[in-house]
Amino acid sequence: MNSPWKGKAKATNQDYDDLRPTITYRHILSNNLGVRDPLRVVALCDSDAFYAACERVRLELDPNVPIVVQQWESIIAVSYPAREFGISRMDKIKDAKKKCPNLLAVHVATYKEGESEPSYWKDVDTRTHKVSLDLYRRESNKIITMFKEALPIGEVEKASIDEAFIDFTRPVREKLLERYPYLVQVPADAPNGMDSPLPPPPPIKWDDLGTVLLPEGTDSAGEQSNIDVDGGTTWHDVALSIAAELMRKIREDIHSKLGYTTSAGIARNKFLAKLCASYKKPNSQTILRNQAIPSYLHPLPFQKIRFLGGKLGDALAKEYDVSTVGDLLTISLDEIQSKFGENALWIYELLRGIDRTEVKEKSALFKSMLASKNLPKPITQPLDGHQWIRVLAAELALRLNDARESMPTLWPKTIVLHARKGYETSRSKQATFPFVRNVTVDVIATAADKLWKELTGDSKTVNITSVQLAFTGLEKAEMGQKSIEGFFATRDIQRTFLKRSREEDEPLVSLENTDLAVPKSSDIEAVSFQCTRCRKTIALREGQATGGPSEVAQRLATLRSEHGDFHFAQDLANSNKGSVPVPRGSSLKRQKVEPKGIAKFFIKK
Ligand code: DCP
Ligand code: CA
Repeated sequence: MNSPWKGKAKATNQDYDDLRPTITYRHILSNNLGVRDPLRVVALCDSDAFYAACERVRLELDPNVPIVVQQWESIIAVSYPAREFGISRMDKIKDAKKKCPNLLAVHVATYKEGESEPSYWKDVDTRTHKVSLDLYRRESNKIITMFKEALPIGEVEKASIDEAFIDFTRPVREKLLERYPYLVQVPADAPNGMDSPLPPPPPIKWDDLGTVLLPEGTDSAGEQSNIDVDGGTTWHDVALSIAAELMRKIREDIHSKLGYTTSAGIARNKFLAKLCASYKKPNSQTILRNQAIPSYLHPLPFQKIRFLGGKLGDALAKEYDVSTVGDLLTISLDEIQSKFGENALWIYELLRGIDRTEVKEKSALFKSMLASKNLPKPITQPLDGHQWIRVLAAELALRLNDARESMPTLWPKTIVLHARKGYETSRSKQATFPFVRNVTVDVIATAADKLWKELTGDSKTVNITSVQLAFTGLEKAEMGQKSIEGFFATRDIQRTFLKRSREEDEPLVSLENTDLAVPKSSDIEAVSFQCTRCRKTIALREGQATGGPSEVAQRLATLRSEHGDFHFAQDLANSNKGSVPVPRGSSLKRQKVEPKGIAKFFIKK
């Protein structure tokens, strides 16, 4: 290929002309500059050897014990003491044990047929067990909660099971104004009022704040451990150092309260924070000052950078015959856009350490919850499906009930069962999920069993290699929020009133009309009641009004609650209008559009 960019010309300083922006009173006193804030500070905090640490904490082991987490025959997490023996995720268990005879290998918890809770069984077999990641999810939530509690005005975005981005910009600004109160007031003699530059920043003591990456030519190691040696301190550096203090404190608290060590990267945006978070692990943090961005980025092989690996990275490497970030800097924006489309501005900026993506908490409301199992031995008899359905139902029950601890009104609209036969595409069946108060394994398994029967039909034999069970349309019940919350909270009281014999799977009753759900004493012997909402008289059917007064009262109570369900369901459906799925064959259905420009590099085939 004959490309004019083949020669690896040097990048120029102009590529980074925003590294030392002038910071004015307007900047420091504004509260909503968003991603263009020149004092923006973002961190990425990642837990060290996370699954291994969760097991170590659960087992109350000494942190120096070499431990790995095993899933069947593979290793999925390696503690740092085990890494000292040269053990990595690539090793098989038996090879790892050869490297370290004292190695403790903990098999990840599994769901076992017939059990409603995951546990650590003696003999695990992929043919009869299913992996449970519930412990890690719960521990991960505890860590995220600590970030949020420590930083009520910072934004926290969970990035994976053991990583989160934290936007320190606002907490840092608060601290800056507190520590340097002379910044709060624009001096009377400031030449441009609010737009006057801030006075020179104070020197920074970087001691104990972590590893500070240095600009090129400052020191051979590229790290800085002491007082401002280069004299080029900016207010952004002060902001970074305050974020580093806050981050260090949170990491120490996580360690002392939960027992986990973490590593963090602190820089001016998400991309750079992530890039330097693993600079030194474990239990450490790295600070990337703006001035050090070029020397840190230039030598990196760009295909190692997330987003620039894969097909896009291959295409860039092929097109320009280059390998490092520095090499790519000589390519003009016009050129890159002509090859990769308008959106390639994003690559152009990323290579220069610019990333304008926000740190934003993803909706705490996950829309779906899925449990799946690839079957080492295919199901051939339709009846054998039930055992797996129960295992998947147990996982969904646990996860939904966990999620309901923080969102008591979380409700799945639909239950979906997928099954794949060999390499064929999967088939699925779905149904509205019943309104039951307690979502138990039985409730889920019963609903899923019906779907399984529909899916397998009259077939005498099947060949199913993978089953998935999912809740979709998970939403917080929005309407009559108070009454629904009240419903969940007053469960025991209601039970006493209704004296119903059905235990776990009572239908959901709306307390919006309290007298619908709670019989008045005068009603007890009646055989009908008038609904206060629809004004209809609802009566027991013939034959149901017979028996002792308490039996009749009980039937009437059931009828009331069923009628309450009807209104609840109707209200819920109305409150969710707008998010209803587009019916099959509808003209509203999305057209398949061929991706253009940069998007085609991110298509999963
Ligand atoms: N994980 C997994 N399979 C993989 C990669 C990771 O099951 N191929 C799980 C186990 C890890 C957890 O995800 O503990 C977090 O992944 P990380 O890549 O962050 O790795 P660790 O936290 O284990 O180690 P490190 O200290 O390097 O971050
Ligand atoms: Ca990790």
